Order: sequence, then structure tokens, then C-alpha cells
Amino acid sequence: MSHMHPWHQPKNSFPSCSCTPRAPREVVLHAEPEEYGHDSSAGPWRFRFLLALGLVLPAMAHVAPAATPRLLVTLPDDCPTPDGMAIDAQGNLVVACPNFAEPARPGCLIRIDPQLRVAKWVDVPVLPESGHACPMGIAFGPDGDLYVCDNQDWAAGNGPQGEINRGRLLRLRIRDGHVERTTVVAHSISHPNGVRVRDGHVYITVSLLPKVKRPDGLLTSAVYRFKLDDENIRVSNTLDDPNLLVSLVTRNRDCQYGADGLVFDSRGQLLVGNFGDGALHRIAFDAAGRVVGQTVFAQTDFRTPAASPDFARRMVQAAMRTTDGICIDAQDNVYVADFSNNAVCRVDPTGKITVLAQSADTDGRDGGLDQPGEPIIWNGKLVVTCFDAVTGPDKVNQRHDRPSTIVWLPLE
Ligand SMILES: [Ca+2]
Ligand SMILES: [Ca+2]
Repeated sequence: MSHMHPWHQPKNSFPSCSCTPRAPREVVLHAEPEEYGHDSSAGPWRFRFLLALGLVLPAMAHVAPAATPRLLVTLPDDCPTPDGMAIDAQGNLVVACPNFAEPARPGCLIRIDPQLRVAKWVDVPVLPESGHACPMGIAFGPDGDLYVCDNQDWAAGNGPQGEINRGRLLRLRIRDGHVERTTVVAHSISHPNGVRVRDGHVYITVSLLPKVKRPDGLLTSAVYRFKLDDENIRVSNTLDDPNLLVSLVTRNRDCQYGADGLVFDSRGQLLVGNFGDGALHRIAFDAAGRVVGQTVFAQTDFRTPAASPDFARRMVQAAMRTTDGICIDAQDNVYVADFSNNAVCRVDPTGKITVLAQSADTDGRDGGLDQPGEPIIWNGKLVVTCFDAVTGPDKVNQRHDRPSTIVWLPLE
């Protein structure tokens, strides 16, 4: 499954784990990008790993009570694949539904009010050439317009090598249940995924940049930044794009999928999940908004190759094996959807990882984590969408199944 993003991974024969929920584990690991191992047989890397393991094991002895995820809502048929979320000015939770698992259903937004009444809000305007829209990350701007990552062709790709090059960043003005105005902020984007708005700019992650070729063959992904009022910017998906803020490399050859969730901390630093590496990158800015540094401040300790016979057994024991959507609390604790492990983690500002909850393969009706895609803090709860669409040997999720769900965890 090397060089295949999660969607493309074949249906797997991975046996169900029986670990729901499991006791949280804490892992402390600080790593700079150059410390990633790219070859499990490499001597220096192995040494560093053993060194890290020696630091990690004592920390793993700490076990806190497990949180039990509970069902928040069961979603209507309009939304078989819930993903990104945002809270509107009235306190409703808005959920993006790219509906990759059931593409005949239009990509839409649903709205959940504080009384947990669920209703479809709007269909997202389609790309005329494709006839569909696939909203993933969403974020409200200061004027109430909603910025939407439309990841057009994630499931199949649309370019000669299966690459994706017609993703869009949309800005929607929604009034009275209708899309009153649609602005294409940027287009021709390869795999737009997460979005955040801050200080006059909109930031998106682009999880795959296959046009960027590295000598080592590793995947490049990126964060792009646009002005809130930008329109019709064509992105080339190369490192030459003026709107490219920072690029990331994903070192894990078994999961070549890069920049995903993103969020700003209280100091204005941008945190970005590097999905396949199970890592959180921290990007610092100067007063003028220029990038002045990128470090990895938290990363999984999991290094078992997918070809290893005990991969399936060990993968579910890893903390923060993958990093999908992320959110943050007022104390700068980051909450991470570990998509591949059916788990949710917390990373404190020092980089300490705690697995808060983890589920075995589930259809979701038990309130379990059925492939968590994104967390958000809403009305005092940690609310998590269950994407429930991707399978493969490295995924706990075995199948897309009803019900489609959003679950919650208590915040400590
Ligand atoms: Ca399900
Ligand atoms: Ca499932």
C-alpha cells in the first residue's frame, strides 16, 4: 500500500481488535523532521528509535481512566460520510458531508442545533465539469461566510496519474437556507482538506502534491494561505505557488498522506497534522506573518513496517498513529482524530500524547469511534465525526455501514 493514500488502499483482511475502550496511554516523544526514520533497517534510525523507546516506556506506565465515547446524533441519509465541522454565530454545529462513500448523494452541509435537532442545511454548489462537490474542511469567516474545501475527486483522481487537480476553496454566503453567493477563492487544487481562518487570511491543507517529485520519492504536502477576499486563484500544486506557505514531507512510506488537520494555538502558531507520520508540526510566524520556523512537536512512537507479521497487532497499540482533524482548547491541548486507529488523542503543549478513547471496528450504533475524522469542542463536549468510509490493512474500520454517526467524549 506504499504510495497509496488511504482511500486507495485495498479492502483488508485485518482482524477486529477487541479493545474498546482501552485505557489511555501517554507517550512523550520530541522529534525534529530529520529524525524521521525512512528505512526500518537503517542503523542510525534504529538507534534513535531505541533511544526514544527508552524515554517512552516509563511514560507509558502512566494510565488514566478511559473515556467512553457516546452517541451524539445519528445522521440522516443525506450524510453518510461526515467530515469537517464549524460552529455558526447562533451556536449551531455545521457538518460537511463529502459523501465519498455514497457519491450519488450530493455533497452537502447539515446543521445541528443545541437541542441536537439535525437538518440538512444546503447542498454545496457543484463544479460544473464534474457535477459534484465534496466539502471536507469548513470554517466561518468574520463576516459569516463559510469557507469550504471542495476535495473534488479524492476517491478516483482525475489526472493522467490519478492525481487530483480540480479541488476548490469556496466561499459561500448562505442566507435563509440557500447559497446566496458562491466565490471560488482558489481552484485546480490537488486534494484540499482542512481549513482555518485567521487575521484576514484563510489557510488550507493540501494533503497530496504528486507533481512535486523528490529524489527519495517521498510525498510532499503543504499549507496554502490566501487572503479572505481572494478570488479565482489558479494553483499549480508545485512549490512555486505564491500562496504556498509551507511544505511538509511524509516519511512513513507505508502511509503516504500528508498535511491534514490544522489549528492555531493561543500564541498564533499554526499546528498541522502530518497524517501518515502521526505527527503534529508547529509553524511559527514573525510579526509580519512570515514563516520563521517549522518543527515537529509531537509524534507517534509507532515504527512497525506494514510488511511486519505483527503489524496488525501492534498498530492498534500505537498512540496517535495517524493525525486527521485536530482542534484545540483554551489551554493549548490539541485533540487529534487518529483516523486509522479508531482513536482520539490529546497532545499537551509539551508534546505529551494521551489516547483518550479507542474503539474496535464498529458500525457506530454503540457510540463507538467509527473512523474518527475531526474533533471539535462544542457546548463543553469533545464532538467527533465518524467518517466511516476507508478500509485497508492499516485501518481498524472494516466497512462503511449504517448508522452514520457523530459521537462525543467528556472534556476533563
Ligand atoms: Ca457507521
Ligand atoms: Ca464502520
